[in-house]
Amino acid sequence: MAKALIFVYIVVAAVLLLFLSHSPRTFSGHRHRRLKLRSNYTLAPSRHHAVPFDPLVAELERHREDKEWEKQLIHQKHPELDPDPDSAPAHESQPEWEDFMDAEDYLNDEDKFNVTNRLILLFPKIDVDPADWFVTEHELTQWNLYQAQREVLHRTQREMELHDKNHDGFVSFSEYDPPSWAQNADNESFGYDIGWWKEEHFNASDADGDGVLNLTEFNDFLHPADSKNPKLHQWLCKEEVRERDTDRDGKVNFKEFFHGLFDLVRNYDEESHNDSNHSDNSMDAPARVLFGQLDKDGDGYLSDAELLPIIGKLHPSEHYYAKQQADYIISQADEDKDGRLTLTEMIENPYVFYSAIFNDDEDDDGDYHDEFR
Ligand SMILES: *[C@@H]1O[C@H](CO)[C@@H](O)[C@H](O)[C@H]1NC(C)=O
Ligand SMILES: *[C@@H]1O[C@H](CO)[C@@H](O)[C@H](O)[C@H]1NC(C)=O
Ligand SMILES: *[C@@H]1O[C@H](CO)[C@@H](O)[C@H](O)[C@H]1NC(C)=O
Ligand SMILES: *[C@@H]1O[C@H](CO)[C@@H](O)[C@H](O)[C@H]1NC(C)=O
Ligand SMILES: *[C@@H]1O[C@H](CO)[C@@H](O)[C@H](O)[C@H]1NC(C)=O
Ligand SMILES: *[C@@H]1O[C@H](CO)[C@@H](O)[C@H](O)[C@H]1NC(C)=O
Ligand SMILES: [Ca+2]
Ligand SMILES: [Ca+2]
Repeated sequence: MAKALIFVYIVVAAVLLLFLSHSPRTFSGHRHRRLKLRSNYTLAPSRHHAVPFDPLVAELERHREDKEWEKQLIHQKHPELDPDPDSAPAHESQPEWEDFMDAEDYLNDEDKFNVTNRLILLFPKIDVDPADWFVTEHELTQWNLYQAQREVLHRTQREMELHDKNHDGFVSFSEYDPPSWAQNADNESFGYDIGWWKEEHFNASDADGDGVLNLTEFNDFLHPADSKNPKLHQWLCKEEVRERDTDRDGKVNFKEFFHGLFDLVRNYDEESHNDSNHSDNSMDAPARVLFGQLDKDGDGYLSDAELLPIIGKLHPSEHYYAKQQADYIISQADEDKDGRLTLTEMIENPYVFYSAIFNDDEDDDGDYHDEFR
């Protein structure tokens, strides 16, 4: 009996100790929140996801997505292998879920994943331009961008496996079928028409003109706005004209510009325009100014070439999101409001890095009509 009592005391003491050592002291008053992995993954394009700040978290998510991807691939190619919902016991799908929970438990096990130590480790990798013990908006944007590009390339690699049917490392036009979600979808869904899949787009992506797309070119094909290939930018401009040209004369007149494009540009430049006045008649002055600047030959219409200067704003790039995310992080963690982060500021605001950015429902503003994912 006494032994049992002593045992209980020891357990209680141990639990207390554990509780104290995990108390929020290290986070200067921030309540401990459970870190989350992204739990949702679809093959169809969706709104832009924030990429995890920490490459280790990104790796866990990638691993999980790869499994989901394989499962959906098997489902697509061999639906007959799907477990029969009536006969299959519920625990058939259990391992996947368990795996996910393991990963999330890992993140929330402070002995294994200590956010303070992670931030100490990552700080010098971010603070590089220059390494001065301050992380600036620029450094954080570059960091986010790099994480995002890795993520995008990884997805492209998976897509490539799907399309490169003869496994020679290249995708030819004949190998390329639109993915099933595009075939099944109606022509106008996701905001772009089926011209997306046409040969012109393929050819524009083929930077060296050898008739096939390697991984880089295929990545550009899937993410034209992030590409450095000028042929793709020109192609995007042509697509933009096709999409906006409601009277089908091949050019964008002021009305088409004002009712389609101008708001996109304005939303993109929200800082400079957010106090402007919405009214079609009186407030088209800024639109007229921009239209006039773009209409280089002064014929009263915008050609595809004349859209080139704003095409980046019509198709927000990874850089745009990376900067948006950096601005958000700095606004949340910059305690002395000097516009940059010290390691201390980061350690004291860990959840800005380790939870807000994983929220699927994190509200990206704007309507990214062409975001292809
Ligand atoms: C996944 O996303 C879909 C819609 O995109 C939503 O209906 C569903 O609830 C989400 N599932 C989880 C587990 O978040
Ligand atoms: C995380 O590591 C830091 C620094 O090594 C340490 O002070 C802190 O107690 C650790 N936090 C937890 C919850 O283990
Ligand atoms: C999509 O457009 C093509 C012609 O461009 C047409 O044949 C097809 O029926 C359309 N599909 C849907 C679902 O609207
Ligand atoms: C694409 O390029 C191929 C040659 O590589 C050419 O035969 C084809 O006509 C081009 N298609 C378009 C739509 O430009
Ligand atoms: C693909 O080809 C381009 C030239 O079009 C080249 O710059 C790039 O390095 C190649 N990428 C790979 C992964 O081989
Ligand atoms: C918006 O426009 C109206 C009339 O055009 C004007 O009275 C009002 O002051 C404007 N508001 C702002 C915020 O500029
Ligand atoms: Ca720096
Ligand atoms: Ca090529």
